[in-house]
Amino acid sequence: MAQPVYLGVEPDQAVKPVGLASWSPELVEYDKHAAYGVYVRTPSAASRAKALTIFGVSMAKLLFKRAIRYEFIPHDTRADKSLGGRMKFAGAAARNLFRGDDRAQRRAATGDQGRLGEHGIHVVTMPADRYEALAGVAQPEFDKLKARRGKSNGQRQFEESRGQASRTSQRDLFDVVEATLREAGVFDVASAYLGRKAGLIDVNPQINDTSDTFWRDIFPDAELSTLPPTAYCHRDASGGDLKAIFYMTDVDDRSGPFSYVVGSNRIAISRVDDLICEANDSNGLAGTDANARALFAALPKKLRQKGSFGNDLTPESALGREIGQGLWKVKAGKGSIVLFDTKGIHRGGMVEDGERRVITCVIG
Ligand SMILES: O=C(O)CCC(=O)C(=O)O
Ligand SMILES: [Fe+2]
Repeated sequence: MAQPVYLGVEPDQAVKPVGLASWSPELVEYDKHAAYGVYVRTPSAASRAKALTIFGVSMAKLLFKRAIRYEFIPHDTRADKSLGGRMKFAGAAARNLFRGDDRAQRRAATGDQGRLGEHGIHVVTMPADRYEALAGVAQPEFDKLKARRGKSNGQRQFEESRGQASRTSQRDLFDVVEATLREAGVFDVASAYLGRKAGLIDVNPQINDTSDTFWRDIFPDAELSTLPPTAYCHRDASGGDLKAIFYMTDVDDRSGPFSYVVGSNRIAISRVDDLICEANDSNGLAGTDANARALFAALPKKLRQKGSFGNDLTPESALGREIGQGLWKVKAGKGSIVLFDTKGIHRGGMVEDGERRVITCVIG
C-alpha cells in the first residue's frame, strides 16, 4: 500500500520572520500606556503591598509546579483524588524532580529541526481518510462540549471553549490522535526540536464561535474600546513546550485562524523574566480590567511583565511593528495539523464568522 501523504504548508509570502533577538521588559511601555500610565505613576502603599504579596505567593506555587513538572504529569493522574491516585501523583512528581534540566537538553539538541527550529511553527495537512477517522472518533467529545458551551451565557472565559479528554476514558480518541501524529512525522519533528523523545500529554477538543467574548472585551473602560492589532497575542504560561492543533473545520480569515509570529520562538528570554511572566499570567495581575491593571502597575518595574502582553501593545511600538510584519494567519483546510512552540508569540480562536473546531494537543 502507498505511504499516505502529509503535505507541508508554508507561511504566506508577505510574512517577514521576526528580527528581534531578545526579550526585554521595556518592550511593553506600561508607564506610557493610556490604560496603565496613571496607575504606574501613583500607586498607593497599600496596593504595592497587596500586589507584591499576590506575586510572591503565585511565584512560590509556580516554582513548585515547575520543579515537579506539573504540566507533564498526565491529566488522569492529576485529576485522580483517591489515595492510590495521590500516591501515583507523588511518584510521578518525585521522578520528575530528578529528571535533569530540559532546557539544557534542548540547547544541546543537534537533530535536524527543520522548519520548527527556524520558524517555531510547522504545518502539515493530512489525507482525507485520516481526517475522517479522527472526526468520527472525536464526534462524541465535540457533542459534549457543544452542550456544555450552550449552557454558559454571557461572558465566557477562554478555558470554557475547551474540553478535556482522558487517556483512559477516551482511549480511542487518544489512540487515533497518537497514530496520526506519529504518521504525520510530528513526533519526530518535536523530538528533534526538544532534544528528547516527545510524546502526547493532553488532548483538548475546542469549539469557538462568535459568542465568545474572551478576546473582545479587553479594556472594559469605554475610552479604550478599540482593539489593538496585536490583541490577544501571547506566549503560553504553561510549563509545556509544544502544542499540535488539529483543524477539524476549514479555517479562513474570519473563522479564527491560529496565528503565529514566525521566528518568535528564537527570541531569547531569561529564565527569570519568563517565570515572572508566567506568575503574573496565573495570579490575576495580567488581567486588563481596571483593578488588575492598578495592581499590576503597583509592582516594581522588573516584575511588570506578562506573557499575555498583546493587548497592551501599541501598533507603533517596536514589538507591535514586528508582530504586524511576522504574524502568519494559518488559513487552511480541515485536516491540517499546526505544531508550534508555545513560547513563541501566537493567538487564535478569535471567530468573527461561523464556528471553528479544533483539537489541541500538548506535546511534551
Ligand atoms: O485556539 C487557538 O488557535 C490558539 C489558542 C492558544 O493560544 C493555545 O492553544 O495556546
Ligand atoms: Fe496559547
